[in-house]
Amino acid sequence: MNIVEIKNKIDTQIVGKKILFFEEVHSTNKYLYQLALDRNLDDGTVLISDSQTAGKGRLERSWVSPKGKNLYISILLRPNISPKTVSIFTFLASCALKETFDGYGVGSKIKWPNDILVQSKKISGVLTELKLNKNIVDYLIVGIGVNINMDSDLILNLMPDISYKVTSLSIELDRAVEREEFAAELINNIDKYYIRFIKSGISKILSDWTKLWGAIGSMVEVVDGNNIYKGIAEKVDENGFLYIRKDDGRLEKVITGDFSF
Ligand code: BT5
Repeated sequence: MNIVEIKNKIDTQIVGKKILFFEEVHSTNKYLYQLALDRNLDDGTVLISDSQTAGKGRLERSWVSPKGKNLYISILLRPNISPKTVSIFTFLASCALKETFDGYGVGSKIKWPNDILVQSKKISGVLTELKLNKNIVDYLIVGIGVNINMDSDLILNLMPDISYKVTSLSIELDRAVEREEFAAELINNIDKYYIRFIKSGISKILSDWTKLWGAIGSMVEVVDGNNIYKGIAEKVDENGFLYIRKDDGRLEKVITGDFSF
């Protein structure tokens, strides 16, 4: 990965003014979180690694992160928000991701709450973590994994159980993709949405995300363990919770789960 090339291709106001690069870390989220404890990193600092030995998903799940193939990126942000509304930053990243994929001509779909799918297969996931200081958000780490150049054999090898529902940009485009170009475009888009957030607040990000998501008014289903929620998606609120209108007319709040529509 050539970081100078990424720097040359970005044109941003806040995100990516400083980019830290490592050949290998345990997790870009964890490492950036720790670095920010020790030194005062600026809003918008980016950390990229060529591989992760312990890439993280939500709820201690793991993110498969082979070397030299994909993008593993974390962004430190210092927004002035309540801890309850951090999910908005997962949405912000999803908007930027969708725009970046659309720029490559692959039709991507946002899957609530934190995935991006292409052809119904997972190509990217977002993990937002926060550091609190006396109940105030000190900083957020928005971590993004994007499958860029993994081929089907590698996916099958590394993720035999889920390979049928995983894809990469190179598989979808049937050509190798320059990771630096994707990373730069993504950073540009995150900066754009972050500035939009600073100017117009959470409601603007939520409305942008809701439009790009496209599931409001549709019949949806969320499976969370033994609970199955089914009905019409009515809204998503500032906490990232989904409200489903059930057949019997009741409105059900859903916090997380495996979503489909
Ligand atoms: C996510 O979690 O989708 C968030 C993933 C965030 C990863 C980035 S990489 C840079 C930064 N540093 C980190 O340490 N993490 C972030 P979740 O919704 O919990 O999905 C995790 C599940 O996705 C796993 O349990 C697998 O089923 C599946 N999975 C794992 N690796 C994958 C991959 N490379 N591509 C597609 N699916 C994968």
